Amino acid sequence: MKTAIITGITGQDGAYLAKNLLMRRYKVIGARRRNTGQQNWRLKYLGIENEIEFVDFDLTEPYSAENIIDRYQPEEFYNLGAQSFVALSFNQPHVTTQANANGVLHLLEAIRQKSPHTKFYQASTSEMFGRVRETPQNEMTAFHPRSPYGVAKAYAHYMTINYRESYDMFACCGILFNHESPLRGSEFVTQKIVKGLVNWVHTKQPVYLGNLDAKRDWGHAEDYVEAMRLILQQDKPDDFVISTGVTHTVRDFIEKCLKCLNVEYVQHKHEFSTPNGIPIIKTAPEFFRPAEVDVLLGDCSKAKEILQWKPKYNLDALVKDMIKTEISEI
Ligand code: NDP
Ligand code: GDR
Repeated sequence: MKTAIITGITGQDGAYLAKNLLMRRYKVIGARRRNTGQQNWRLKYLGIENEIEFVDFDLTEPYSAENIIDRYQPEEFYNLGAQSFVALSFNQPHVTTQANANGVLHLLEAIRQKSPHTKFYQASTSEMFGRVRETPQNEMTAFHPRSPYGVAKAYAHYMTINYRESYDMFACCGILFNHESPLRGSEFVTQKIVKGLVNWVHTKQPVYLGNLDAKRDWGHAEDYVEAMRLILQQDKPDDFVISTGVTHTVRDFIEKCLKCLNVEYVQHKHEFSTPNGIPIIKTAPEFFRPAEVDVLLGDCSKAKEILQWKPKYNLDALVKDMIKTEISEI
C-alpha cells in the first residue's frame, strides 16, 4: 500500500485527488490547517471523509513540513495547498507569497533532508503565463505573471525544478489550466455564475461580475487530478501542461449556462438582460482586477503523448454537471 500526503485536502482538487487515490488503495494523509468551520464539506460530499487520516499542517510553518514528512516518509506528496484566489492576492500579497512561494520551499527542503525518496508534485498554474508571449501556451512558453499569485507560483515552479536538478529529487510540476466542478469554490467565476443564475431563476436578483471578455481554457477537476497522479507514475520527473486546448470567454460561459437553464436573453456591452429588460448579469468595478490575464489556451500535446492523458469533459459537459448539481442542491 502506497502512502500519499495531500496538502489542500479540503479544497476542490484535494478532495477529487483523495478519492482517486483511495480508489487505488492508497493510504491518504490529509494535511490541513486548523479551522473552526465546515472545512471537510467536499470530502463529506464525496463520501470519503472517514477514509482519510488528517494531520495538522500549515504551509507557512517550516516545522509543519518537516514533521509530517519525517513522520510518514510517504511515497508521494501532492502539494495542492495554496491561497488560490488570484483576485485576493492583490489585497494579500504577503499571505499569498508565504503560502504559495515560501511554503513550497519548506516542503522541498524537508523532503531533501528527511525523505529523499518521496516523489513531489507541485501545483503550478497557467496563471504564470500571464500576459502571454505566444498562443497556445506549452511547457516552453516564457512566463509573464500578472498577479502576486502568479509571481509566487512562478517562484515555486522554478524552485521545484531547481531541487530536481540540484539534488536529483523526483520533483514535478503540473502546469494546470483552469479546472472547475460542482466542488469549485463560489468565489471563482464559473461557480459564481452557476450559483448566481440558478438563484436568478427564482429571485430575479442580477449577478455582478467583472471582465466578461477574459478567455480561459476550462476543464473538469476530475480529469485534471488523474493527470497529477500520472505525472508521479512516470520513470523520470518532468513538467506537463494540462489543458483542454479550447478557450472561451466568460460571456460564452454565461451563455451556455443560460441555455442550460432555458432562459431567454439579450447581450449588451456590459450586461445581459431578458428581452423585456430584466437585468440578469451586470458588471461592477470591484470585480475587475488591477492587472488582468486576458487569454489562456493550453497545448497539452506532451501530456497526451507521454502520460497518455486526455480530458473526458468538454465545456458543455462541465456546465451541465455544475448546473445539474446546483439545481439538485437548492
Ligand atoms: P482551493 O482554493 O479549492 O483549495 C486550496 C486549499 O489550500 C484548501 O484546502 C486550503 O485550506 C489550502 N490552504 C490554503 N492556505 C493554506 C496554508 N497556509 N496552509 C495549508 N493549506 C492551505 O484550490 P484548488 O483545489 O482549486 O487548487 C489546488 C491547487 O492547484 C492550488 O495550489 C491552486 O493554486 C492550484 N491550481 C488550481 C487551478 C484551478 O483551476 N483549480 C489551476 C492551476 C493551479 P483551507 O480549507 O484551510 O482554506
Ligand atoms: P482565475 O479564475 O483568476 O483564472 O484563477 P477566476 O475564476 O477567479 O477568474 C477567471 C476570469 O474571470 C474573470 N472574472 C471574474 N472572476 C471572478 N472570480 N469573479 C468575478 O466576478 C469575475 N468577473 C470576471 C476574471 O477577471 C478572470 O479573467 C483560477 C484559480 O483557480 C487559480 O488558483 C488558478 O491557478 C488559475 O485559475 C489557473
